[in-house]
This record gives sequence, structure tokens and C-alpha cells, in this order.
Amino acid sequence: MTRSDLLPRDPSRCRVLLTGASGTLGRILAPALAAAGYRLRLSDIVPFPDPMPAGAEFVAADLGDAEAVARATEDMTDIVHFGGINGERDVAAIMRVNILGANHVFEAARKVGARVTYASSNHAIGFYRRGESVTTEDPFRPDSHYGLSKAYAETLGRLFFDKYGVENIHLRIGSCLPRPTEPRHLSTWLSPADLVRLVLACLKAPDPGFAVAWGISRNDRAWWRGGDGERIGYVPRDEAEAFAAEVGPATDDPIAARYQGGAFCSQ
Ligand code: 15L
Repeated sequence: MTRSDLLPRDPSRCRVLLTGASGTLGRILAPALAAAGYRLRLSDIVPFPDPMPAGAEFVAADLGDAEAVARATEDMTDIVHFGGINGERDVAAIMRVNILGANHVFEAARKVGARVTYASSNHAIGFYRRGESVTTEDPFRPDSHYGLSKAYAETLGRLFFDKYGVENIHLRIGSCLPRPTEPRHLSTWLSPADLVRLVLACLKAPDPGFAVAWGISRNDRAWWRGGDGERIGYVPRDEAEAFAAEVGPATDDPIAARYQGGAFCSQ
């Protein structure tokens, strides 16, 4: 039995560690989760650049440092793990921050009985062709060492649920931007408001077990189907199609144009 079986998932009863708080998505989530009533501990390797949300504290922690991650996780009911390297980089850096870092996060979650909500990425399946329908049951086809690190963390989550009962939800995020700016985004867009809805659903879900959800808005041209989004209570509201007339030209890189992961496939 995990701690979340014992406590109602009411925001006032949850204490949430947000890793990567100083990154682009962390800075969207921190004020939104605080406004929803969550007590937050923000963490990153660089200071939080915005005014601290009400009731939040900041703890610096390097994901590659197991003890620092364990300290940051003390007393938490939830870890919203958005920290890490967010694009392709050399293997050693990805291994330390994303892969070893995910191990540190899951191990810390196991020790305190916290639920993990993880920022996975579409780049775990980026080598499917555009137009091909992909479900969360389909094999990983990472398009980069970055995408491979996301596939690794999802599989690590599977292990930690099956072996230790650590609840964890993986969000295969598409392109979280203020608005779609290129044709690929008409399939992959996640609006900032839907990102918040998605993470709130993860925090509130009564019994997620192990779950994988697509992190996209209501996109008519979405390539991704199924998954646990509906089961955990995620109801997206924004639609990429509303921006179809405004997006710029398609990429002229033939490899990027062929695959769902876009430029990550040709890097
Ligand atoms: C990601 O995973 C990246 O972190 C982000 O910078 C974008 O490239 C996004 O995917 C995307 O695929 O658009």
C-alpha cells in the first residue's frame, strides 16, 4: 500500500516536489499548482527566476546527486519530475542527468511512498513516420539519446510499480508552446493550459497505478491514440487546428519531414 492509498488526493493533503521548476514548463506549472492549492517544493540546479508562488519553498538539487534528490523528496506525497536535459546532448550528460537522475527520483519516491508524474516525451517514439497512428502499446522508437532516456525512465517506472507499488504516470509530451508555429505542431501541440490540466489530473487521479498518457491538446491531426489520459481524468480543451492558417512553412529537411520526431531524427 502506498501513501496515496492512505491519503485522499485533496490538494491540501499533498506536498509536491516539482523538479525542473526553473525550466520553461516548470515555470508554467509552479504558479498553476500553487493556485490549485498544492504545497510546493520547487527544485532545480538554478534558482527559480520568478516570484515564489504562495507557500512554496526552493531547494537546489542536482539530479545526478542521489543524496540531494533524496533530501529534496523528504516528506513529499508527489514528485512532478520535469527536471533534466530537454533535448539531444552527449551521451555522458544524458546518462548522468536523465537516466541516473530518473533512478534517483524513483528510488527517493519508493522510500517516501510518493507518486511520480514524469515528463516523458514524444521523442521516445519519434522514429514512427508522420501520419502513422501510434498507441502507447506500440514499441518505443527513440529518435535520439534524449528520446532513449525517456523510454528508459518509462520502463523504470514500470519496474518500480510492479516491484514496489510506486504509482507513476508518464506524460509523452508533444510540443508545449504558446501556440503551434509549424505544421508538425498541428499534430503535436500541447497548450500550456492543457499541460496544467494534465498534471492536475495526475495529482488527483485516485488509482493511476502505472500509466502512460499522451501530452497533447485536442488536435484533429494527432498521430497518437489510446493511452491512459482519459482514465486518469485528463480532458484537454485547446485545439491546434484553430491555428492552422497561421503556422509557418513545413521543414525543408527531408528526414525531419518524414518522421514524427522531426528535427531530432536528423540531428
Ligand atoms: C521535446 O521533448 C523537447 O523538450 C522540446 O524542446 C520540443 O522539441 C518537443 O519535444 C517537440 O517535439 O516539439
